[in-house]
Amino acid sequence: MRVKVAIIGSGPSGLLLGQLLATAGIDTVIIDRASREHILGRVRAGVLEEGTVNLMKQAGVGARMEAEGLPHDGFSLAFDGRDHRIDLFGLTGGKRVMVYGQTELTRDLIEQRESDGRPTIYEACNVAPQGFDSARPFLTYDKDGVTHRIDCDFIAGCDGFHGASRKAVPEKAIRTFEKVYPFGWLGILADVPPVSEELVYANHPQGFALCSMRSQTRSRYYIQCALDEKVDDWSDARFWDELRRRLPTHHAEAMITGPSFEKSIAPLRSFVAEPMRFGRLFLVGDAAHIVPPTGAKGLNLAASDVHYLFTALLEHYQGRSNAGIDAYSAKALGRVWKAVRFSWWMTTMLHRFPEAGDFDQKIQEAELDYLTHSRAAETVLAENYVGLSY
Ligand code: RFL
Ligand code: PHB
Repeated sequence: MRVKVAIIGSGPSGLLLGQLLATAGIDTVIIDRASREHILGRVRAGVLEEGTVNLMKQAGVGARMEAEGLPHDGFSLAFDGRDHRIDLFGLTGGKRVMVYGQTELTRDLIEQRESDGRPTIYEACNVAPQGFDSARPFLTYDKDGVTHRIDCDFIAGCDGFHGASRKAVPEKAIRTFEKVYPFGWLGILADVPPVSEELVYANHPQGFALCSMRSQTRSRYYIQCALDEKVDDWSDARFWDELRRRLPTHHAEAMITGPSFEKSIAPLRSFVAEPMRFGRLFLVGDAAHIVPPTGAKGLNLAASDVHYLFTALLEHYQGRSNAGIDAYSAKALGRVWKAVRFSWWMTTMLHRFPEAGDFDQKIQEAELDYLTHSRAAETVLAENYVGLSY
């Protein structure tokens, strides 16, 4: 098989890149080690920046998102028993975010790709990007006991944090930066109406909590937990009790509970790999960087990488220049580091760190107090939350 761009990974970054390239007549194959069912069953992000929403529309897959997604003009910071609303719309001159599950976004992209008849190979083993330092890169993979080869002009490594692309790069060519946080998030999905129309980010002596949603009838809730917690030790009743404890009384009393149908623990990490291009191999999304979910930035950073790479490849194939390809890594990393900083800052401000002393605690309280009394500080938060421009 030969294609212009071989994409490793059928997550949001690989799928969105494939769809945008399709609109420009550039052929791709997507290859993933997981099954279609597994990919569609993953529950992850929920908040889309305007830039991500616009890319979905540009790719021709925005219809269901526009019909079913929930535009949000603000969110709440809860601490010290009270709520403080961050007016995203007012503070940013009319910007908002869209609450639409990553699961739904992924489904829209997969279904469009299928109805267009574009190739995706699922359940591929030992996917290996090769020859990307030359003009003739290729991929090999095993499926059903047979080794296959795909020749291409470029390889897009959209295969997430644990993927094969970053690992294929010689160690001396890559530099990585990492911070692991001493806690995780325990998250549930339940078919109960959200406790509030807007998201609530809560700082509480027992730890962080987040009230999010997927629709008017489906809630997504998270609580900070220790890294050694086991999902099986968290009955629904224990989760609801702990969540209520961490929220201001008016939310706790309004909370409608019910059986959860998904429950999982995610560790929190910041990670960046530099550069993001190695000859004809590009790293995109989680393959190159991870942020803790507190700033809702992971999926949105994957989308901005896709924007830079799509623009660069378009410029190349339209015969204009390779300037975009040469600039990809620096452009993407400029935006990535700002989101890494924002996600680190939100995480630091809202969580309880096991090693924090009285001094750190006082600084955290002063930060929240400052934020709720300074329009300048709120504006910085809002500008970053809705997403910096591309
Ligand atoms: P993905 O989604 O991990 O997809 C990678 C794909 O590559 C495949 N793969 C391989 N294929 C072939 N060979 C290999 N060796 C392979 N290894 C892996 C995998 O099967 C998979 O299909 O990466 P991508 O596309 O870059 O997308 C990134 C996002 O998924 C991620 O950043 C977000 O989910 C992060 N995130 C959030 N981001 C937001 O913007 N807003 C949020 O509100 C938000 N909330 C979250 C989050 C992530 C969370 N978790 C579970 C980490 C909340 C949580 C709890
Ligand atoms: C989610 O709805 O899953 C979600 C929302 C906001 C975040 C993280 C996750 O900051």
